Amino acid sequence: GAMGSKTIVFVIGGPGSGKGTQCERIVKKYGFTHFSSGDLLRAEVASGSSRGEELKAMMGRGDLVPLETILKLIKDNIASQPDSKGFLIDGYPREVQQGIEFEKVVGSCTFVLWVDVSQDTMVKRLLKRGETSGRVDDNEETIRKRLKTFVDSTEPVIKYYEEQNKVKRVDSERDVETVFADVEKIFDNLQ
Ligand code: UP5
Ligand code: MG
Repeated sequence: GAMGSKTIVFVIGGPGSGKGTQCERIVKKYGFTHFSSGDLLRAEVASGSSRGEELKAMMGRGDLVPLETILKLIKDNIASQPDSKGFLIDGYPREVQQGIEFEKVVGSCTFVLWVDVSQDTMVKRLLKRGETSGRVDDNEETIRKRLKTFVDSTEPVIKYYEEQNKVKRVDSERDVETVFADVEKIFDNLQ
């Protein structure tokens, strides 16, 4: 693909599993470029475009936005950082086809970082964050729908990459620093 040998990490995990939290620490220590698919979409919403209104409605329902929309945002952002040594693609792919399309047009994924946590913990973290986040999807009803979308559409992504031996799992049930210690072991071992 266009990326040659650059490291591309898909960071996958359920809603509130800690993807963004761990990516922030990876960036600080390893200097990767982090793109959160959800943040890119929220920026599009904040721009006030009419397309943004549609995206906001989909996110408020906990549905996935169309593949072309999110893939174009990620692809353009990657293209804007040609000197980066590697990319953390946080919250994408969310369905198998999104992974296949990405690898076709951008480049092959080096590995998948699976941020794994129980549904109970996800719900607790999101409800707590929802007290202050202002996110349209941090409410009990949408959280349930996001969990369902994760199980139905995104867990098959983990399975798809497990079949290629590309999945590295971290147990995100523990505190942030303990989880990051395991993440460090993974990133320290990248040649
Ligand atoms: N927290 C984190 N780690 C902790 C730990 N170890 N111990 C205790 N607390 C911990 O963390 C969530 C909260 O938990 C925070 O308060 C944090 O302090 C605490 P965070 O790091 O934010 O978790 P993250 O996994 O990033 O959760 P996020 O809510 O961002 O996950 P989602 O996957 O639900 O949200 P995203 O922004 O990726 O997507 C939102 C919506 O956009 C989707 O539902 C969908 O509608 C749409 N979307 C698409 O359609 N396609 C895409 O490709 C991307 C998004
Ligand atoms: Mg996030």
